[in-house]
Amino acid sequence: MSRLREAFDGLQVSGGQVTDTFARRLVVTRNLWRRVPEAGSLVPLIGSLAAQLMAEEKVRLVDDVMLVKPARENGGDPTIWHQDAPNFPFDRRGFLTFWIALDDITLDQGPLTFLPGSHRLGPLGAVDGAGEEIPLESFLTEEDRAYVGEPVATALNAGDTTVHDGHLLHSAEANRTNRPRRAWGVRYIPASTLYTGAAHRSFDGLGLVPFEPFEHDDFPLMTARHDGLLRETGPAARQRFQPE
Ligand SMILES: O=C(O)CCC(=O)C(=O)O
Repeated sequence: MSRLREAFDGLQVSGGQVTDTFARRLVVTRNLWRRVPEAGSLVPLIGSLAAQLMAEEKVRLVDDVMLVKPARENGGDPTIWHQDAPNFPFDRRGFLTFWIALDDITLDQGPLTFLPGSHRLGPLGAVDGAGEEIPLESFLTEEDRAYVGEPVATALNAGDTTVHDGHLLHSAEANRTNRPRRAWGVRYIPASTLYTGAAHRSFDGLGLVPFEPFEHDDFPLMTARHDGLLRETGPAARQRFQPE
């Protein structure tokens, strides 16, 4: 974990990557696995866990992001309640995010807060991550409210990982400390998922074809066996795991 953290630290100062800022809430740096060897070597292992959790033979890596909630003096505002799936161009369910703490994350730094059971409610609407905060109640009918649990957040040690379904409602409280809160978010979809063509920063302009799979070197397939893809498709696939 310290090697990964140091590699990400180096990346932040060297620049050249795609970074977006969501209001004073989050600084998001995308597509790390091909630039950072420590990250590139981990994505097949995490992919094998994703495949096992999804009970899928093959999954596809579709997004990996460093998620920094700035220290209080630089914003550190809460991440608003949202589901991930409605904002992504995926035609079906099954999408998972591994959220890996890069440092120890205390409760006053704003780890993720989840609404248990909410993934079973299906899509509840897309939100603008840099937009106004939306009260949790406005996503839910009274019936839904009785069905889901109470919001839950946990402090994490560096390397601890939470996994959330694309339809699980989640948010994060403000970072009330003077230390940035840093996590690595790695996202996978079932291999059968098709691209819808809906606009999204991570997929626009890559030549993806609507109603086709995500065929692109940025989005490799992986199997439930850690080295399954490499054995299955040989040197060409092995090449795809070599970071730039
Ligand atoms: O890190 C955060 O505060 C939000 C991240 C998030 O919503 C996600 O990874 O799906």
